[in-house]
Amino acid sequence: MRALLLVDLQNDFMPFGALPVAEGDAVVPVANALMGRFSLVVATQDWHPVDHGSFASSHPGATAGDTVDLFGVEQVLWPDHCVQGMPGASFHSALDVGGVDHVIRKGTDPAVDSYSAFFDNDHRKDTGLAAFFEERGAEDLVVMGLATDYCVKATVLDACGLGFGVTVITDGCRAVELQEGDSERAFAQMRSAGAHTIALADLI
Ligand code: VGL
Ligand code: ZN
Repeated sequence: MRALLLVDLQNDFMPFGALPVAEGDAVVPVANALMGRFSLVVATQDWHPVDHGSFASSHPGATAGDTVDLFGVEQVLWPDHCVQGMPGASFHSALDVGGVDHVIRKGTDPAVDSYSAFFDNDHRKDTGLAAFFEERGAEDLVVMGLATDYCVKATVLDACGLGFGVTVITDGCRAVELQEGDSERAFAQMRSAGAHTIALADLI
């Protein structure tokens, strides 16, 4: 069985949000178009406490874009974003949330970030998503969302490592692109790990 995995389609990653992804809102209609074609749809939410270690504001003297060592894991610092229960953490209002069967909230531990929907960035804590898919008999995943070069990439690399068949919808993703080319490099890494990358029009 094939499941759809929607990554972080939240207000703060939209062009009007706290950690804006250019054209991030353009992927919401792609998600809505895909949902009806899957019997299982999972959506992730970046879900940080106010004092999260990935926030530049948690590190005196630091600014967003700096890199720090966060308890042994390299961490890019971000503006405060996706704070638990705040409007920025909500799904984009145009997302058809009625079509979502299960929500995974990640990044809740202030001491470690979680780009991937499966594991924290130190690969120690499991979100339970792999077991959830296994229980439901989902062996193949179609993945899209925000941002290509962070949470989508980490999710796809973990899914490949866990043995899922993975297809990434390229036009269903947009990147932060701290460095020009990060988006293309992320897609290349996903393909090297075994993921297929295709446009929405080629899936349908
Ligand atoms: C993300 C940076 C920080 C993402 C989340 O969803 O890609 N990026 N937190
Ligand atoms: Zn985050």
